[in-house]
Amino acid sequence: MKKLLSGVKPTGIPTLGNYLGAMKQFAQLQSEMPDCEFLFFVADEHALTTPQNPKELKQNIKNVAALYLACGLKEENLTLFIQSEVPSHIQLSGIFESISYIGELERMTQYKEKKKKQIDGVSSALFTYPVLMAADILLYDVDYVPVGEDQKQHLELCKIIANRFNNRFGETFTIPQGITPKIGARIMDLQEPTKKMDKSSIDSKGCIYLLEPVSSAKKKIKSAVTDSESIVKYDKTNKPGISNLMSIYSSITNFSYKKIEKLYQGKGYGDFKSDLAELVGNELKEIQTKYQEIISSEQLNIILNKGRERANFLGNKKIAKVYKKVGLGR
Ligand code: ATP
Ligand code: LTN
Repeated sequence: MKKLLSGVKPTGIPTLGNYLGAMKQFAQLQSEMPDCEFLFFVADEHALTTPQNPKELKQNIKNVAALYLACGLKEENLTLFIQSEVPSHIQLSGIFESISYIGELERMTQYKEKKKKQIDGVSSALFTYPVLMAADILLYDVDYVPVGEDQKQHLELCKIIANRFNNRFGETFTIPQGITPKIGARIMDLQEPTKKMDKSSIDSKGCIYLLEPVSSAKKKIKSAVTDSESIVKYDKTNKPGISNLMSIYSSITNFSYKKIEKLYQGKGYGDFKSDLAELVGNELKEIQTKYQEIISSEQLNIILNKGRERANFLGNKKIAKVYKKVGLGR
């Protein structure tokens, strides 16, 4: 049986960007690939690479787990778990640190970006983050990794680490394949459309959170930055604001940019924004209704316990093999 894996960090409430670039797609893939095992996890150890408030972190972990299900994942063929409940992620990452190089980690764009925002110093965990991510993936010999565009570079490094290990110690890890959605892979901030919509950024006006009131999300769409031309046309370089809104529209409706342009020909941004606000509002309403059912039920714990058991079973087996290959232990 083929395997697919992805993770979401509990660094805040997931955003519309996380949803359109990742979580919505997870549910779609699950219905398209009935013969595949789906491993999804809450990347709480990754969250610790930047400072977190312990109480909020705990709440965010639960929220992300519930939101995976609220965004449409089904229990069948699903292994949903919390990273820190499976110690073999850290164990494998420890081994990978010995075969990854400082130079290659220094080149990572996400590291360079996040580093700038750390006022109290940059943690070494932020630096080695992609090594832990490689461990998350390679531990389970997965075939596919669906992620947004921002994670492509990390995935490439993961493949390099896998090949390096295989060459040095003999065939051990499956080389994974990335899956990036064509539309929605990079949703930008509504106020600063050249910047990624980020759940851990401080200014929330440009960011729609999956659990925020629908009315406030609609307001954010209506006050999104555009340009003075008032022509609904996709042009990422010259019209980043409206292009970003069109990519949100397109990922929700599956309409092409051409079709959207035609639909709004002769109409201004007002009509377009109103319709988009409705679309986003309806999507949020559905997610929030499901979330309320899940968060207050015992079902979430049952699913997470089952996930923990399965992930530990697979992870421990792989770690034993890896330790043997590199010569650790007695
Ligand atoms: P942080 O803000 O803490 O860095 P993040 O939201 O960028 O968090 P994750 O929560 O780990 O990071 O992201 C989960 C998934 O969502 C990843 O597959 C990532 O590629 C995708 N993703 C994140 N932001 C966006 C975005 N703005 N547009 C599309 N996809 C996104
Ligand atoms: N680095 C990713 C989250 C993440 C992940 C993973 C995604 C951690 N481990 C393994 C896919 C597979 C991020 O910042 N979005």
